[in-house]
Amino acid sequence: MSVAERTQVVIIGAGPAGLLLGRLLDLAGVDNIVLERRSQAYVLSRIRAGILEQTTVDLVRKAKASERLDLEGVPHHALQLVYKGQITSVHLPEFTDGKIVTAYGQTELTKDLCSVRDRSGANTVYEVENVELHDYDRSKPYVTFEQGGVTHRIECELIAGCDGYHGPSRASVPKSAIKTYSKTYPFGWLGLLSDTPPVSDEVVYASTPRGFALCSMRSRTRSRYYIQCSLDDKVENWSDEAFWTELKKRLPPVLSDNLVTGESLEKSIAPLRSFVAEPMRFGRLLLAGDAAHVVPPTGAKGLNLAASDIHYLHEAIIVYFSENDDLALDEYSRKALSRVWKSERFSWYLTNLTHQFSDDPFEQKMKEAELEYITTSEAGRRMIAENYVGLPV
Ligand code: RFL
Ligand code: PHB
Repeated sequence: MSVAERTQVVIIGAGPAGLLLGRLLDLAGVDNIVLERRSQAYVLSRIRAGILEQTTVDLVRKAKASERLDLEGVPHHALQLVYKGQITSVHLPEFTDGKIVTAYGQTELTKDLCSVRDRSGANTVYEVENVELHDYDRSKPYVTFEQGGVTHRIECELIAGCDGYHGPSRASVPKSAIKTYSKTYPFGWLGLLSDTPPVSDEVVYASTPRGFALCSMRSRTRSRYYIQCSLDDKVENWSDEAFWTELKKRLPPVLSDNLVTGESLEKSIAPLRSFVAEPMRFGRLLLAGDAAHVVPPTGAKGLNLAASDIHYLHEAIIVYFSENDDLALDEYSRKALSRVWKSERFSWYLTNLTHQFSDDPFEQKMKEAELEYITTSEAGRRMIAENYVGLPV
């Protein structure tokens, strides 16, 4: 496909944020080009998040990309907290006016978004190198990049930086114009995907003296499990058998006795991090998704926050073009950050609450008291439920 020299919005990154934004802008008649560093095959094979909030599902429906999600997504009406071997079920609709979450893999969502984009003939350029952003503090920004040894330049009115935590968009902002906040956690998650039936109908978050464990799913026949591991652990140190043995030790008998094990389709270790960059607008550059913020995966918020950013951003961009309203872009940053910080808080809270990492006996007692409180108090369960289904946009 030839690369146009001009468009209204250049979107950097074909992750969920970039693909969702591109699609919503297409449907609103706003011309855009997506630039992606990886091949399409690579983008479609990445295994990441799995739980979608209702607002994310609604946005995918608005993007007319929900056909498979509506058929194959697995509704979850509760989440289960395991503490001292006891399972507390937090029933989501009871505390949230009927809201639920849906299990549907980020990999599948990306496939659906790529497929509607390809079918509509929208322009996505894969395997680009040396992407550089220019003059977004002026009225005529442009983006340069290389592909197959040829340098290209695209002039545009806005640039959407949807290029993840390591991408060039946020990195191009002068240090004096941006404030960042970050926290790293002294442990990681070892994840395993397998074609085995999930051990539970709902997501299980287990806090145990051996460390945290999580049971999730991609479908009724595909499971996703995680165990807390040390940061210097290596995937090669974990045979499938060692993983299953450790996971069973972290689950109560009612679950471990029913756990169906099998060969892993994928195993990987991810570090955990909290990160926010403020603001999310720099002139004609708008950051969205992991480019602007990262959460530890404990609350299942990373992908959902990327989607809620795009909820605000596509509306702001449409107003910007249709009403020539520059303030809409400032409002984007303000609205998105207000929701981001609340999701950061919940992800940090749930991570601290459920993982083993401090030797401080007082901290440990505080965690135990908090776990006992939320598992026995209706107000505690309500707080978990409200945040888990996603705060309003
Ligand atoms: P993404 O998905 O990282 O997409 C960014 C895209 O930008 C591209 N890119 C570039 N393109 C052009 N030029 C460059 N120089 C570029 N540099 C990068 C990248 O190739 C990529 O295609 O960000 P986005 O769209 O904001 O979406 C965010 C979500 O992907 C992310 O929040 C979640 O997946 C986080 N996350 C998880 N979240 C959960 O809620 N539950 C999970 O279980 C979960 N597991 C994970 C995760 C993130 C992981 N990462 C980032 C390594 C597991 C992993 C391993
Ligand atoms: C997942 O299914 O991968 C998943 C579910 C819940 C989380 C994190 C990851 O909190």
